[in-house]
Amino acid sequence: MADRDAATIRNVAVVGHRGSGKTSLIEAMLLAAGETTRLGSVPEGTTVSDWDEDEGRRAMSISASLCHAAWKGTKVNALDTPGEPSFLADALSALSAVDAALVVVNATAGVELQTERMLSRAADAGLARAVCITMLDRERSDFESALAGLREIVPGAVAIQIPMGEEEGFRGVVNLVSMTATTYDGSGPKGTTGPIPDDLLERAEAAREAMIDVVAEADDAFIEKYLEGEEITTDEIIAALVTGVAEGRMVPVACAASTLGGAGADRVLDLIVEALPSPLAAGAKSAIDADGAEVALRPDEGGPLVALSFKTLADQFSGRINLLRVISGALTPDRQIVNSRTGGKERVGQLFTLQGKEHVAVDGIGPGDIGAVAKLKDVLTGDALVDDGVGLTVPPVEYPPAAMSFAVEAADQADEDKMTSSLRRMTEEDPSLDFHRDEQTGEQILGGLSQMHVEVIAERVERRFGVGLVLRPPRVPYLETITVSADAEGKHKKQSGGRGQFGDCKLRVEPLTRGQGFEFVNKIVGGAIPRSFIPAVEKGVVEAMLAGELAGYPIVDVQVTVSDGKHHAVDSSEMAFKIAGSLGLKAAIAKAKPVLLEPIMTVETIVPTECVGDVMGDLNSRRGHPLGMDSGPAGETIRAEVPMAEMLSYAPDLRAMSHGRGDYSMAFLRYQELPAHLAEAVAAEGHDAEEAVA
Ligand SMILES: Nc1nc2c(ncn2[C@@H]2O[C@H](COP(=O)(O)OP(=O)(O)O)[C@@H](O)[C@H]2O)c(=O)[nH]1
Ligand SMILES: [Mg+2]
Repeated sequence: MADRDAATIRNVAVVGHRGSGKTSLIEAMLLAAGETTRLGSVPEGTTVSDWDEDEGRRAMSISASLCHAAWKGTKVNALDTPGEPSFLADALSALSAVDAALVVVNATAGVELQTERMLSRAADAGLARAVCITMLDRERSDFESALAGLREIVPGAVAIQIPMGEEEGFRGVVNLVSMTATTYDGSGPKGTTGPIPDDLLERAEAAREAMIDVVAEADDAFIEKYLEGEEITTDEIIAALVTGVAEGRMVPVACAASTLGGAGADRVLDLIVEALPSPLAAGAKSAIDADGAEVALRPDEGGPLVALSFKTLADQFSGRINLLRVISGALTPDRQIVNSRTGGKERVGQLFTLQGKEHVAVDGIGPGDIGAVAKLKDVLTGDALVDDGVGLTVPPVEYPPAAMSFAVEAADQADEDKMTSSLRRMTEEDPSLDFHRDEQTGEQILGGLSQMHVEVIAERVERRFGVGLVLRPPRVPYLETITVSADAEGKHKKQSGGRGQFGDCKLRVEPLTRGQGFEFVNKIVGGAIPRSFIPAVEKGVVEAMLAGELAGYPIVDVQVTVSDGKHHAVDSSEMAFKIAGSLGLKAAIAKAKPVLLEPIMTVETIVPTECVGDVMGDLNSRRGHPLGMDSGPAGETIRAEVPMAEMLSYAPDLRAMSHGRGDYSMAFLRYQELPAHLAEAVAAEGHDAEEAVA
């Protein structure tokens, strides 16, 4: 029942660095298309797409949100995404649901870290890309330099517009394809299109030449004509651009000043409709069949129903809401579908689309379109909804794993269960969150991509579910290991009336290489310990390895060999040998010069060139080892290995050192011996924590 042809849909994820102007640009497009009647503002918390209370308060997008606009007979589905790296998961989910990425670049800062990352993520996902350079009305904005930075990393970037006037003198854009000028009076998004003013003509002609150069370079058929000096028609330029963009070779660049009444937004909508591919033009999306083979799916109404759930919202009123991209077939309301991950049947009720937080009922979601459904029972981000009998799943998106963990407790102990269920729901919403119970310490652990990430989640839980949370500084997950081999005996003997207990084993512990974990070797010959009791010895060993004597952390990278022992025909039992195994291991480890291991992270910090010295010095003082440095248009990238324990409060320090312009990412690398002078303090702390848990 698709009410529209897939050719008249554009699905666009608006991505880029934090603060580049994505949310404001969408706001301006909605106004330009008549979807709204006034231009909301990010600082005032009144935009359509930053609708959540905390987004308004922090003046920043935290979750992906869906908006839509009708423009020139086409439905534009725009997904606003967070640029802040802490909320990267939602930007990646959005990319999995669209056919094109609109990368927003701030004209005062130029290419930034997240600009580069998103451009390459979108290319990896095979998406068409376009760029909008915004904030052209701002002081120190520089279109040319932003464009040059862009071209350094994407040679196919081509300006199809240039700004008219600069900074406070900005008054509109010149369209280099049609060679017309659209001016705005600053009061609204409606521009007046006319001839290019004389004083700009020369610059516009040069810019058009430059555009044709790039287009020609990327298109063989074009280049001959061009070299022979033949006149190239506007239609030919458009055709070459459209193909080049769909194939990812070309990236058209437009301009805007979104907060200046929405200036330029109408031409950005034109660009989306005219140059970015529809789901039909973008070609097939892949699905995976029951045998793991890839299947190409086109947005055909007659095809099997496959809808990707690319975002899950935990709404306190409507329950769970899933945002869906219909890849093939059409989704109709009031019907049954199957979740291909679980095989579970689900009842689809009402279908709707979203304008930010506002639900707009629809009577179906056709092939290629994006919409939403509420109250499905067990559908998570990344699941595919299919017709019964269609065993197709969609390729999973790779999300960054949690890099920073906190111990979390309910502020009111009575809320402990509610906390657990609320945090489970939050992990459904955000795939880069990790919530689990640490077996070692008994603590509930909440992990995210950064401190801010975890704090925002804690706030959301409090606001939506009424559960106050207490976050405690993350405990660094130290481990213990041994440095030399040693032998010991574990003997458990008890005689107290009746039947006694007797078990005796000789154990040898030897260091393994880092990361090998644990190996258990049985070298008993001649039945010194009956075969049936060997598993009990191993069980005792494994239990004792859970908490080392040094500081109570798990013991790893040890080979344990049971070489000899004694048993008693009546008094030996599994329990007795288990205890003997534990005692033997503890005794052997104590003799094997145990040490603490600490997690080492790889850290990538990107900062403006002038801050490199400070940042390097700071990493050194955190016991870091530099690995190398690269320069790019977004600044210098410094790579280093740094102990996790030294990175627990890096974010605010980096912010201060780089005047808010630095950024970093971190991933676990390996475990390494903790220097002796630090071990004592860690050991004392570890034992304190053990007592607290006990
Ligand atoms: N002067 C000016 N300010 C803008 C423009 N676009 C966005 N801003 C402001 O820049 C800040 C960041 O914009 P926002 O849309 O939240 O960026 P996002 O993080 O990419 O979504 C906000 O304070 C906006 O009001 C623009 O075109 N001109
Ligand atoms: Mg935003």
